[in-house]
Amino acid sequence: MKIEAITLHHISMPLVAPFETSFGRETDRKCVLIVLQSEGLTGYGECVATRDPGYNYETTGTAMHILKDFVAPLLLGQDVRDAEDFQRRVEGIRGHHLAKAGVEMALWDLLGKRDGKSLKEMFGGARDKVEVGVSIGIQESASALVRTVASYLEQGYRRVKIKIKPGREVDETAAVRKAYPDLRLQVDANSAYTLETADVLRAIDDLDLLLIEQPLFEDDIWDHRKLQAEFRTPICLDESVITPRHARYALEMEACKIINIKPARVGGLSQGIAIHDYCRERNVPVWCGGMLETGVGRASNLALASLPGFILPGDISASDRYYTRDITNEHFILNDDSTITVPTAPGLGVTIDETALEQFTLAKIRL
Ligand code: OSB
Ligand code: MG
Repeated sequence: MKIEAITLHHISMPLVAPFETSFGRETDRKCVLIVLQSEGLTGYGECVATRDPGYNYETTGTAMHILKDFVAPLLLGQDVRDAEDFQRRVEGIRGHHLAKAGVEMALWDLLGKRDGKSLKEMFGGARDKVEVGVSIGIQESASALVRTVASYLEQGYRRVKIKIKPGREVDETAAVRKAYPDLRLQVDANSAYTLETADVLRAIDDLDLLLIEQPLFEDDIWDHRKLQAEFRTPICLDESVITPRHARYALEMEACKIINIKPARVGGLSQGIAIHDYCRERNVPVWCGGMLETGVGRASNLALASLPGFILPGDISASDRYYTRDITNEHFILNDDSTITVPTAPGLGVTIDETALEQFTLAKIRL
């Protein structure tokens, strides 16, 4: 598809509640909406880089720079055939996966709209709705956390992930487990521990957790292997798996038993699918992670999570868990069985609420 114009919207959306992780606290979600124009069609993509380089090194600022100065010049006026063609064109740009993934998403939206196919159809999705859970940030106290968990269970979520950090893990996790002995529960450390400080996590190893997500350094796979060898609970990698190669390293080293696939972190939906396929052939469970996406990224995550290897519930909650007003006209709601329905309209299957987008836009660049 001939890329005729690219528009970048740097946006900021108020979250319904602050989201705190081991690396910081967000009250407003900053991200970049990427708009591609081609053959009379408009494709949307979300770059999930955040304001601060806390999750990984990218920020909305680096993404705007890389997209404007390096990615856009490689695409403008060019006929980009598909995701593979796109990946080949941007191969020379090292890293910056969140930036690239946003563009690949917009390209998929264009391709689907041209061919009258949903992302789910194009990916070979196997389900009409996907099982989801909720990711809960660090709360004021263990008892506050139990209350927050209770409110999400009342809303119908049947899998809970809690964020942990050193000193805020053992009591918290134990309190939730005590209140809900049968809850499907997992924890996420976002790289907050070292092999030495991770010793305290032994106390939660017998709490029957689904998994412990990314306890150690984001650039580390080897030490995760050492930790996994000593833990009964499956270790799940998030930050450390940034390409399909890393997925292979992790499985060959037995550094984890589960992989969290975020298409953004691995450079695009096509790369996420490749990791899914690799893990599926080896019977390694995967699940779809989240980055507090808007309706645009949420639609894309749902399509990906409809693939058959996504056997654990995703961090894909209903729109109202994140925002009172979203930038899409479509709002994702939680079904009675803790699932969300996968969009079926062509492309991402969502439309943009232009008034909302305008309201949330801090800066806009048309290329
Ligand atoms: O590590 O999974 C993570 C949000 C921002 C950055 C990193 C992570 C998260 C989440 C939120 O856990 C998941 C969601 O979108 O609900
Ligand atoms: Mg994570």
